[in-house]
Amino acid sequence: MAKISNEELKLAANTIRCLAADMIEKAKSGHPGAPMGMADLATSLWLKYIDIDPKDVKWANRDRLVFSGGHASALVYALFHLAGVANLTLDELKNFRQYGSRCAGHPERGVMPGVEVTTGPLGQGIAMAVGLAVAERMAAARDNVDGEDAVVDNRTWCFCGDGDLEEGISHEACSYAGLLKLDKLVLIYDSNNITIEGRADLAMID
Ligand SMILES: Cc1ncc(C[n+]2csc(CCOP(=O)(O)OP(=O)(O)O)c2C)c(N)n1
Ligand SMILES: [Mg+2]
Repeated sequence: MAKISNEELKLAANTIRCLAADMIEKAKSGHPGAPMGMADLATSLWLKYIDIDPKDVKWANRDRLVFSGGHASALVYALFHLAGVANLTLDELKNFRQYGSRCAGHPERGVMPGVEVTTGPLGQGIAMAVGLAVAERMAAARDNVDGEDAVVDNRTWCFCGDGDLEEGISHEACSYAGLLKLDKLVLIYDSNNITIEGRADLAMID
């Protein structure tokens, strides 16, 4: 675990909040709620727990991180910019949500290095995270040798929100994850009780 003070974490999180707010303000489009609410959590996880190398985002045994709520993409790009992923520049952040930008409206695999899966349709990121966790289990069974250091032993992390849990696919996927006892899958639910349409508890109380 990296040594980093609470003050440094707070500074990084507040920087992410300001960057995300400015990106959304400039694009006149996007969702500020999740980047504001999840900045502390995302910063702590990224800097202290998630095993990722910003300079080598394709390292095979990296932890996988899925942002199921793709509408919160400003958080992803601000985080990547601060961490130095793929030299994502401030000018690119200013081009958020513009045609051809790596900072697309929703995170896109193949467009922005470090984005593991394309997300946007709510719920599906959770299902893809379960798929990644299954893939890790299968690769570990195939490639790890008893008595030797594991070649494959990464975790899968997934951020989700109310909207993801409102979609049935998330429950199917979580049921399957339970069946397989995927204990290296971490699902973090931003239970802020707000969606585009209003309070989440109008529709569900998970
Ligand atoms: C399947 C699907 N339906 C509708 C949408 C449109 N949509 C984008 S964000 C959102 C609300 C998301 O609420 P929540 O997950 O709680 O995120 P928060 O507002 O807390 O950031 C909706 C309905 C979508 N992206 N996917
Ligand atoms: Mg919400």
